[in-house]
Amino acid sequence: MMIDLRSDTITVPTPEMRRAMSAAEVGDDVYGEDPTVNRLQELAAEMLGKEDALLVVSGTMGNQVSLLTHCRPGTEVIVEQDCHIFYYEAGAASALGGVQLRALPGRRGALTAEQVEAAIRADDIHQPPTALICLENTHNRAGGAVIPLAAMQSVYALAVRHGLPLHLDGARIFNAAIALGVAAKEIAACATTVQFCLSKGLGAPIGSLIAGPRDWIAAARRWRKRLGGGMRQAGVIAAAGIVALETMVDRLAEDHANARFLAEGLAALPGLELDPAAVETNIVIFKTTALSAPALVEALRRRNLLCVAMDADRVRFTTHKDVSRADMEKALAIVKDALRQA
Ligand code: TLP
Repeated sequence: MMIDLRSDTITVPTPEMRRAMSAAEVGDDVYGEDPTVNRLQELAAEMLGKEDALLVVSGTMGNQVSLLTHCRPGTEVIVEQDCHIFYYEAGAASALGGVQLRALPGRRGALTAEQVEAAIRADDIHQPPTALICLENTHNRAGGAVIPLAAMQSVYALAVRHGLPLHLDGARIFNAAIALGVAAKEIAACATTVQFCLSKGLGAPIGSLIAGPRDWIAAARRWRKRLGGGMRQAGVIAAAGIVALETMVDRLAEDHANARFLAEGLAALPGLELDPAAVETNIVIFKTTALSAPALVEALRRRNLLCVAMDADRVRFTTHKDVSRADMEKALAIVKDALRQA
């Protein structure tokens, strides 16, 4: 049996999700007539404390619809240099939006208000006007790091002071909420708009939501349509999303505990470097010194353990609902064996 720690995106829908999907009441969502989609959107808006929400195909679409709705071509968006929008969205901001990304180095994924303020453009015809600030919480490439509420609040206060919107890539906002011991809406309160994923740790098969002010969501709906993301009887997808939001949030704590367990085991192995105390959620990123990251990933794959290389010397393990504590123990034994033979 394969142990698949490549991502929490690989989780499959639960039996309860399958039942809800097959029983879902549906309609044409492009007409706004799918009752299950509407119910999901209301639930998401309520959980994030926003006026309205919109179901989109993926996290990438959610972020890009958000950028397109906030920004005009030729404007600039301030992002952290290792964020998903900059690193993993295939250049969409420039390809689709004509938007320039200004990437700043973060500390464990976080930007300070001072740093962001210094990057906001002056009113000068030579410069691209700053249109948006983005944050990511939890931060994927920073190893699932949680940006503390105070840090989010200070950047948001700065954004408000400058009359700029703040978009949060909250693909894993519920992981952040569980780790911080707060409701997701407390994190979302530090952003104008939020994107979060149903199809990661929450286990739904497809879908993300964007949430924000009602008139902004109305404009985002047009961008979603332009991108071909207007789905028809999407209630079959939304039904699983409702189950995800109602039943799968609290159990994320289990994924975090498994990640910490894994991190402690890995830190004890020669040839690997990581600080287990830095593992706050469901992502474990470590440095491999004995062999390259791609070589280690391949050695593990041959032993039925799947993971991903982040760089030449960094590997990512991601825990999720479809792996158990026993799988963590097996995974550690496999890594030990691979390192011993290397
Ligand atoms: N992340 C995926 C890959 O794309 C890297 C993963 O396996 O972690 N924001 C963040 C912070 C993400 O981690 C991801 C997915 C997305 C957005 C995009 O979501 P999807 O895959 O639904 O487009």
